[in-house]
Amino acid sequence: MEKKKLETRLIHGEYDRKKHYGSLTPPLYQTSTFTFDSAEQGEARFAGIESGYIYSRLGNPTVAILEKAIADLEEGEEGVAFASGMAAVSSILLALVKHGEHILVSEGVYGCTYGFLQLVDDRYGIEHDFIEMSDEDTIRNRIKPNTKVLYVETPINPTMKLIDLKMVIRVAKESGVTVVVDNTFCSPYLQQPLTLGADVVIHSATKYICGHGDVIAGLAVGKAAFMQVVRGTTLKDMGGVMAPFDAWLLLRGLKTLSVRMDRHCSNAKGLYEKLKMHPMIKSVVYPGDPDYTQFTLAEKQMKQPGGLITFEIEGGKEEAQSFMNHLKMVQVAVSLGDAESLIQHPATMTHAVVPSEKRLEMGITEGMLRLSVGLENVEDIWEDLSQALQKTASEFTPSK
Ligand code: LCS
Repeated sequence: MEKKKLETRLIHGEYDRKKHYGSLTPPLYQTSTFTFDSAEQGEARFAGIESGYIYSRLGNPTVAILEKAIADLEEGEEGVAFASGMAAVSSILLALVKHGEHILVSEGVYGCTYGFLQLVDDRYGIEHDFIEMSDEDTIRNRIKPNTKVLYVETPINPTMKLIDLKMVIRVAKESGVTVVVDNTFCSPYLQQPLTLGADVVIHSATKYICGHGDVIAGLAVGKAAFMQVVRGTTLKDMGGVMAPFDAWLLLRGLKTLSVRMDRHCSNAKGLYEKLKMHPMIKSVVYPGDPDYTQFTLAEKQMKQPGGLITFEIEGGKEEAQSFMNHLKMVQVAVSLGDAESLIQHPATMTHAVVPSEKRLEMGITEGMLRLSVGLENVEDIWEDLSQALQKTASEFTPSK
């Protein structure tokens, strides 16, 4: 039978209702452990001779339904669920590299990913370099004999710079380097890095996959053999596992992912031009803007340009904070991909841990704001943004 389209798989996916009394929605197995029929059965399960659940840190049926679903949506072999996006990032990377090895990273990543790379470099001797991944030779020249992983976000949080996935994957493969892509900003609905040859895809499922701002979670998908290693080592022994209830909420969120993403994207398309034309806005970065330098790459690589707009307000931190304080409906908060429009100031929030000069190298200025466009009526979002911009403009314009 022909594989159903992604919108359909989001709803019917890998869940087999017949195995669960016909329950329309996946059941929640809210249990820490599983009983054995006998001591011998327990022994056989631990020995891996008999399949079956043992203990929810090692596996849980509700979590397993979600893991199957994400593997299917990302077109990969096996999915693994984690307690947070950072648990996914750290567990995947630590399963791939050891002391003395090297990770090549896109210039610009989420602040805590930056913090994690610094931590393992300082304390455990796992090296890394951040590089601009705009052309093949730059990447080729920076791959060292001990480089094991090439790690990229695209679009990059929060600058919205894109990385040409096909290009970086091709270069990495020449040297047998494993490519890990953080696909949080897109979700599998907009971008599927594994189909382009990436080895592992990671999500902060806290964002678009959840979509409702009520879960912290992570997901990763890759080859079955590698994901089994993750399960049996960095996941099991560091213990950053997803709770069954969180998996249940994410399964609920997934059903509406395509509908929500369409709306996030159409709202963002309706806002970026208005922001661009506003005299208080210095610059706007949105991959769907034909004037954006990477517009062609966005068109090639992403199904739609996404729901995040990054812009720079005239002035700097004071103007940015004043603008945020004047907003009435758009919420001042980190995170993204929720029904509510959220705005944050990367220099003092998500990327505050990055030293200021490194932040500037990444392209994060004091006047930069990141808007996660929500699902509200686009006119209401604009009304709120424009009234706050007007108030900020009058505050900072010297009176004659
Ligand atoms: N990767 C990316 C691209 C992210 O944006 C985040 C969180 C993570 C990984 C980590 O995921 P978590 O552990 O939070 O589930 N990004 C955030 C942000 O931009 N605002 O608040 C959190």
